[in-house]
Amino acid sequence: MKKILIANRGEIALRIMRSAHEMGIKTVAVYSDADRKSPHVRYANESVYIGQSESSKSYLLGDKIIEICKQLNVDGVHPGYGFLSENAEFAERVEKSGMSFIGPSSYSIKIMGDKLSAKNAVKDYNVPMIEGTDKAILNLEEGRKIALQIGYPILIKASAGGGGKGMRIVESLEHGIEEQMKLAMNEAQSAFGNNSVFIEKYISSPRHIEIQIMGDKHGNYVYLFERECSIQRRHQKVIEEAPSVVLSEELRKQMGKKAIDVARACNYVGAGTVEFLLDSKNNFYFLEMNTRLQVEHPVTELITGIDLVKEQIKVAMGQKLEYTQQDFKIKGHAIEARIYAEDSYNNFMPDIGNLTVYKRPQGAGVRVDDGYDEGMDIPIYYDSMISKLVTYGSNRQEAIDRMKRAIKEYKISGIETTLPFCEFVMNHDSFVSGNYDTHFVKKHFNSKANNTDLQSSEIASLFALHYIENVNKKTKTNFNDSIKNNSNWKQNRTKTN
Ligand code: MV4
Repeated sequence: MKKILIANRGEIALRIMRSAHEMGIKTVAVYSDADRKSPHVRYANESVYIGQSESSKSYLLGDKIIEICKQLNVDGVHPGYGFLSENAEFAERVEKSGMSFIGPSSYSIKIMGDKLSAKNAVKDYNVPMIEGTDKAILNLEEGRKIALQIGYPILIKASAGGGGKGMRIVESLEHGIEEQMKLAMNEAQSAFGNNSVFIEKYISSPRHIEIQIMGDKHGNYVYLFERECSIQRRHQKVIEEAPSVVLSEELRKQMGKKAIDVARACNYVGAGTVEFLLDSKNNFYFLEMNTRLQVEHPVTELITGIDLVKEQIKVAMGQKLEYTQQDFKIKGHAIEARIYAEDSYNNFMPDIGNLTVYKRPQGAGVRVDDGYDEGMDIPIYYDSMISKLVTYGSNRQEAIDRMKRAIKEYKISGIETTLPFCEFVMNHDSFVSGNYDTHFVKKHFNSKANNTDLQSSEIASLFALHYIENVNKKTKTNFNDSIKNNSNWKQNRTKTN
């Protein structure tokens, strides 16, 4: 491969180009109106304008992108994540045009893109699965019967689903499953154009653990351990770490092997991620497979020393994996904090505007993957993630300490970000002790203005701040008011960050 086109934007486009350049491979960027001044456009060897700002008029125009590839003699296409990355037809068209799709086959994408077909594909591999149906439920009567058999609480899921869309919990028989099924089917229909739903036993407080795998075109597979991704809001991850604090060596090995079985079940080639739920008794269950490079891949790179993008490119060129499972050891600990343009203290409300001040943290154990420069506007058209702040340490505590230090160094003005939330997590006893699950945000973080769920250390600093401000005014400080009135708190945070 001599030249690849990156069918993406922002931080992931840059991330991919960096590895390509290290390999002596030339890069082509594509860009929309909103991204004319983006770093990924300047960084590439060649850049091509593809259309208006809306994704549907630019980054999702598969045929146009393939035409550009042909004109510029491109050998391979890297789709990044999102956009066309899990579009089976696009993958197929790239390959049919005589280029490499740097990712799995359209067959793998298709099978794993539908949850029911994924479940059926892995059936013969003895992969642990949550008790439930393996076919679409056709009518409400059938749904009620099945729910009784499985036993409440149950979860209705959309087969084509993703991001929690079309998902409904039904706590008990008395809550009436019919209404929830109708809602789930309607939601699935409008979101995916497919109203097929199925039912599973609801696992009440799971941890979300995913396994990174790599496969080549010769049937060889390895697993690159796990990422713990339980800290998320609205089914969007915010903090990820590797390794997970709860996996024993034995459990890690078992999950790794099962992840490879899932990959084998769909003839997977390249980098992929197998998602599991881990219940409070350490039982794990297959959820789904993501057939792309994931946002949080850097934490795996830091603990294994592997450049996943380089491996993707090598595998796409037909090279055999250069290592076997025994070659891999976990070294140290890594944490990723996703910095979104959102107001942590206003229900994670997306914010737009100009990055008037943007100073990245630096120093030992700090990696920042971003796609914006100071002075740029954050466009409204795409995902609101500004950057990924990733820290590495020889152990978990050092990774946490470095994250706290890096968050303090990070200076962003002009836009609200999730930096305050990430700082909150790093200081929270539940996170520090490793004792958390997918309900962390709901349980511990009050993202509304009246934050009465602060930790003692946070209350102390809040109090100190309020006290200092009021000493000058010589007024009596009301402790409770200082907690209720969040505006001081918020202003201070915005300034320090
Ligand atoms: C579940 C579950 C509990 N029980 N399935 C959420 C998104 C989709 N990928 C699967 N999800 C879940 N499936 C059963 N049978 C809980 C979740 C879930 C979740 C999973 C991973 C990370 C965060 C989550 C937050 C809420 C619910």
